Amino acid sequence: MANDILKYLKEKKYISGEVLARILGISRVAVWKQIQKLKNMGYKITSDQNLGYCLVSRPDLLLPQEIQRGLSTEYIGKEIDYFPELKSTNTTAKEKALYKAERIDEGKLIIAERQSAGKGRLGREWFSPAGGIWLSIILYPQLFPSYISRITLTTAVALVQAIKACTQIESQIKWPNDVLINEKKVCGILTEMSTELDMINWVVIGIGINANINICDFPEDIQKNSTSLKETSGKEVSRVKLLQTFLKEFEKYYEKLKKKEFSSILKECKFFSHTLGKKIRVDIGEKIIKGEAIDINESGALILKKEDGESIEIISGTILK
Ligand code: BT5
Repeated sequence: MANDILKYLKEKKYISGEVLARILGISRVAVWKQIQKLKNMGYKITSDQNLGYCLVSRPDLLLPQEIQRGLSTEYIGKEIDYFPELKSTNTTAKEKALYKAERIDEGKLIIAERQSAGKGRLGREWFSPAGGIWLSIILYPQLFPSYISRITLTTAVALVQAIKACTQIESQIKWPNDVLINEKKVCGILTEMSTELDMINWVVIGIGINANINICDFPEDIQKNSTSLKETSGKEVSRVKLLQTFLKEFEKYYEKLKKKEFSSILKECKFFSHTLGKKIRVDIGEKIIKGEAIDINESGALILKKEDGESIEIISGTILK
């Protein structure tokens, strides 16, 4: 009901409680109660005895009704679970994916304003204060489990495109899951999935975007390698707009991926790559390999030309500084 009232409350124009009550078929007291609810969520609403209610401003929160207002996707983000704080949106999304493995939640989002135990890969921590965008997307693609790297890279391409469209900032993809601006990490992606031998049961893509964050508030050890959109552009970005743009881009690329049309996504991924052409060291778990990043192949794997001239395929790893 609060959402219905929001639809009629036009910014800086008054509408009376009586009219709202009539349109919605509820009492004026019920209207008043819903207005209080909206105020508690952070909407600034004034009331004038003669003119009625007026929406002065919307809260800077990633509330479902704010994201869905003007969201032009078919199914990504049509359902959103929103939390002021969670341990990790991926953990919550995985619980939901497990519970509802009927594939009806395709494109459902879990969003939190803050995470108290945000996760990176391999048990690493992801710092997630207020001002960022921390979300997970639940998907049930009919793809092979080997698509995991392609899913992550597809997400990275959508992020780069959305950042460019909303802020004009050029960013780059550091294989396999980072988005960088001027060598510093601005987004991280954590793709988790449950699989059977040759099929994916569900995928949860966790996306962290340092949007309106002051990097000086980060723990000291990650400050020098991190940045935020606010820091880069010198002004706050509209998180709602950025998220809407990303969701639209993501859906477009995900549709291609589902049709097994990764080649065109790969082309963009290579174009935006921060990794290709560089001499790097990659930690692949059991050892560190040195070489030149010469390609990313059709499976999303990194091709590294070692110092002895041999080229090897790396499916997952972390590029070291
Ligand atoms: C990642 O891991 O980059 C994946 C991050 C995914 C975060 C999202 S937020 C929503 C969803 N829910 C979650 O719980 N997670 C996902 P990795 O490549 O392992 O990088 C982790 C490393 O990045 C850490 O060890 C730090 O060095 C650094 N780091 C931590 N927080 C950061 C931040 N906010 N910005 C930049 N770097 C950060």
